[in-house]
Amino acid sequence: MPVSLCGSWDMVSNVNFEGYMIALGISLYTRKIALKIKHRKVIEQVGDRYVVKTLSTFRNYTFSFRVSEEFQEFTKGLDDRNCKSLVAWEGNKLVCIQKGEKKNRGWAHWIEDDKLHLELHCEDQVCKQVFKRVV
Ligand code: ECB
Repeated sequence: MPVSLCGSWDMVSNVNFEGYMIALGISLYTRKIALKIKHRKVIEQVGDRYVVKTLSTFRNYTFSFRVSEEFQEFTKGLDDRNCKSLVAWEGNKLVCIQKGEKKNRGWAHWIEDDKLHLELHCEDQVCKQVFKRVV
């Protein structure tokens, strides 16, 4: 079993979030605000269901899923799109594919050096975020 991603995590770095947001068509106004804020990731597991919350002073985004079970995701408050999403373990990485209007969209979470890593990708853009455990 891979190491647990569960817990609360605070953002320490966020590389190319701008490029990722541009790929998603987020307006300049929203991007300017979004770039200034730090995210907190709260990951919970109840049975075989995960709940992932992305929290900030600006907007919050929560979604839940079962591993290896495709579901309808609506990215409310983000780019407000519908995706058919599938989350599965690939080795020690929890990988999500978000099929929809945007090509090559998805993300991966993993633990490395006691940090939570997140790679978000859309079209040709990759955003890399790192979070430290909240103590
Ligand atoms: C919820 C915090 C959002 C802060 C930015 C707010 C507005 C910007 C609008 C759109 C930007 C597009 C995506 C937001 C990027 C990151 C938020 C979480 C992305 C995500 O899907 O995380 C996954 C993996 O942890 C779980 O949903």
